[in-house]
Amino acid sequence: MELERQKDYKEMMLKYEFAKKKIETDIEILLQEYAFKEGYNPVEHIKTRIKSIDRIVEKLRRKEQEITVENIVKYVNDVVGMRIVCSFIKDVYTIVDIIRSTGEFVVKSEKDYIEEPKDSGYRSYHMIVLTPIHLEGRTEYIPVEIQIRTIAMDCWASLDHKLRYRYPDRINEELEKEIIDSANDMLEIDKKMQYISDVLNKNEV
Ligand code: 0O2
Repeated sequence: MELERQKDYKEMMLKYEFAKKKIETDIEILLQEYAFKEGYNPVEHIKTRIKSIDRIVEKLRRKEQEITVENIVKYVNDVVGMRIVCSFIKDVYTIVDIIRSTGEFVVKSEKDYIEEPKDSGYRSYHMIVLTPIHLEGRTEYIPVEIQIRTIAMDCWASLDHKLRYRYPDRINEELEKEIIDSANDMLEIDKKMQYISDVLNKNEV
C-alpha cells in the first residue's frame, strides 16, 4: 500500500509503538501498586495491540474519510488499544478510578457501555487517554483506547466479534436477538458473581 511507504506514515506508526510501550508500563505499575496496597488484584489479564493497517483503512472508509496520515491521526483514536479484563463489575469502576486519578494521562473521553449497552448487547467501559511520549526536546500526546470489562463481557465480545467477522451477511433478525439474549445472560452471571463476592467480602470483615 502506498501509505505504508510514506515517511510520515512510518514516523506516525513509530510514535504509536512508543505510546503502546509507555502505557503498558504505566498501567502495569499502577495496577501492581494497587494490588500490593489492597492485597487484592482486580485484573485477570491485559492485552495491548496496534491496529492493523487493514482495520485502520476500514475504519476510515466507515467514517467516509480519505485514507491519509492526517485522517488517521484525526479520526482513528484506537490505533493503540488496550483491553483490561477484570473479575467483577465493581472492579471495572475501580480500574477506571485508578486511571482517572493518575496524573500520567489526560482522559479525553469516556463511554460507559455497561450502564448503557450498545444495541448489539455489547458491554464494556471505554476510555480514550492521551499518553505522553517524551521525544527529543519535546513531549507529544498520543491517544490510546482502553477497554475495561469483566471476563463474562469479554467472553461475549470475543464470540460476537468472531461470528460477525466470519458470517457478516448471515446474521438475521432472529440470530441478532439470540446474540442480545446471550449478552443479557452474561450480565446475569456477572451480577450473580458480584453478589457472591460481596457476601464473601462482608464475611471477611
Ligand atoms: P476492533 O477490531 O475491535 O478494533 P470510534 O472508535 O469512537 O471512532 P465508535 O464505533 O463510536 O468509533 O467506537 P466505540 O463503539 O466506542 O468502540 C469501538 C470498539 O468497541 C470496536 O472497535 C470494538 O472493539 C468494540 N465494540 C463496539 N461495539 C461492539 C459490538 O457490538 N461487538 C463487539 N464484539 N465489539 C464491539 P472496532 O474498531 O470496531 O473493531
